Amino acid sequence: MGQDHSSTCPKVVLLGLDSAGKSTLLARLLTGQVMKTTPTIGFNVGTLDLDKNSSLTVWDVGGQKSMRPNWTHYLDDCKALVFVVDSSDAAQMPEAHKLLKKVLSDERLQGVPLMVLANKKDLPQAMTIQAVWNQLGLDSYSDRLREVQACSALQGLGLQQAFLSVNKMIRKS
Ligand code: G3D
Repeated sequence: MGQDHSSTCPKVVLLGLDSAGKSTLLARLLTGQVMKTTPTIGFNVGTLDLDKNSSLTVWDVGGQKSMRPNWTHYLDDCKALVFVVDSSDAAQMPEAHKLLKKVLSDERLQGVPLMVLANKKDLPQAMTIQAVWNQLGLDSYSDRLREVQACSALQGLGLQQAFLSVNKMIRKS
């Protein structure tokens, strides 16, 4: 276990269905920096340094069905939600939509910015950003800043940009 940065870096919670690519993404972002890995409890926390002056504490709270009821324990003091979807799997979008709706209904996330990562953009069948936006019904969340960014955790594309945007949204809100 490393140093606890949670008091100084805004807390960002990473959520999404199983296989969306959260672990790959976190490993890619935080290479060599993952502070805690506790498979039995099912979450990883790491500090992501964006530049000299800004860092984020990123919590990956696991996506397995059995873990989902636990997500709610990690929402305290969350400054931004990063919701990861597998953009190559259109069939999963209704379930992702349902889950997102449920999570965003938590009062602790009221007004908290939302970044949707349309992951796996390297795959030919990847949905467009607009399609992901529509499938997740993002028009209905006009009470918060929200954005969709395409990325590939596998190739490391779009991640840094996405988290810089998350940081900007946190500062604006
Ligand atoms: P999770 O933590 O959200 O459950 P994982 O998801 O990070 O375990 O990823 C699930 C699978 O998707 C893994 O493949 C992983 O390699 C793959 N994956 C993650 N991100 C990308 C991406 O950007 N592009 C592509 N093409 N694949 C990705 P396996 O085969 O190990 O199950």
